Formats: sequence, C-alpha cells, structure tokens
Amino acid sequence: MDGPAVQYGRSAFDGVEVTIQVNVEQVLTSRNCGGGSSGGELGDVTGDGYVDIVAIERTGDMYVYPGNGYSFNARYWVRSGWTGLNTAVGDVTGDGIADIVAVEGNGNMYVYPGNGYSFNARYWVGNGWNGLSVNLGNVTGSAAADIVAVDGNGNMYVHPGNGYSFNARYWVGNGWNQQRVHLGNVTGAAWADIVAVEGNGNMYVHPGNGYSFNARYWVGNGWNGPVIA
Ligand SMILES: [Ca+2]
Ligand SMILES: [Ca+2]
Repeated sequence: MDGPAVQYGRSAFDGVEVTIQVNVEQVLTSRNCGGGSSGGELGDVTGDGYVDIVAIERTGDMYVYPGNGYSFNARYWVRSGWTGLNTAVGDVTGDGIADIVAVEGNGNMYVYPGNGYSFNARYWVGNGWNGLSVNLGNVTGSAAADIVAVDGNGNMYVHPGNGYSFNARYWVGNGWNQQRVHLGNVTGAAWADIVAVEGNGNMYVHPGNGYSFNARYWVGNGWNGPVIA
C-alpha cells in the first residue's frame, strides 16, 4: 500500500479533540470518507466511561482499541466477516454500553447489542435504510441513541431511539449531502451536536438543541483527512 507508515486522525468527541495514530495497515478512517469496508468509530464498548475505537479492516475483521482516557490501548479482535455493511456505533439500548447498528445492502437494519467486551447476536429493526448515511448520537437528550440519517438529496432526518429500535422520523433540514457528518457532544450540553466537514476541509459545529441543530459556527480547516466519531 502506498502512503505513509502512519496516518493521523482527529476527532471532536465529548469536547475533547483526540489525535489518533494508527498503522496504515489498519486503514482507520471514517466510513463517510473511507472506501470499501474499512471504517472506524468511537463508542464506549467496554462500559468504563472512556471512549474506545471500533475499527473494521478491509478484510472484514473488527477490532476494539480500548480507550484509557488519554489514548488507546492495544486492540483486541471481536469478529470477522464484517463486510458490505454500513455501520454506526452508539448506545441504542441506553445501558451505557455502545452497540452497533448495521445496514445491509438490501436496506435491512440490525442492532448488535454491546455486552461490555464485544457484541451479542443481532436483532432486526427495520428495512428501507439503503441509500442513507446513518449516524448515531443522542440528539433528543434521552439515554437511548437516535439516528441522524441523510438521504441522497441531502435531506436530514432524526429517528428518535426508544431503547430498542427507532420511532418515526422527522425532517430537520436539507443541503447535507455536500459534507461529511459526524455526531458528538462538542458543547457539553445534554444532547449531541453535529461536526460537519466540507470537501474543502472546513469544519463546522452545528450545536444541537434537543430536537434539531442550530446555525453552525466555523471551527477550523485542514480536516480533509480521516475524522472518526
Ligand atoms: Ca471504554
Ligand atoms: Ca447499549
């Protein structure tokens, strides 16, 4: 593989900007800016209050890098065969442990509940999710994660989580298809904000208000590289 031996990613998560160093073999990128089946996302898989990285290699192997409050410890293997899925990480069930939402190519969505180390057997939550960019975060301020979905026309919808699956969606706005969208709590309020990166590398924060998102403010530029959240 061409390129440097080490890639750097930055993430705004829970108000902390994290710089993450990974070997290029691990191909840790956001699913929104990476290609193929590689991807990485943040969530507290282990339930200790520190965010961990869920990384998916192009081979379909999934690993967890446990966070230690400063950086990340050595990874452990979770499962294989994780290919062809659009994946988001967040606490769907509201128990404080990160779960995985995965969308198959046919549009079926499943939840893989976290158990504090890896993930239990999946359950089906619905279909019709193909063609959508799916992000998980706490938009409404409840314990259970909500879905923020962007369709091919740039319309953004929130699907409120109910602790098991997701309720009927409501529309929040449009024009969201020209940027990479990440959810995280930047402002320290009780709900998630959007961190959006445009194609020119400009990063903006759209503060959440418990229902949708307020007018954005500019954070910086040079964010063309992988951003995981
Ligand atoms: Ca953790
Ligand atoms: Ca959970």
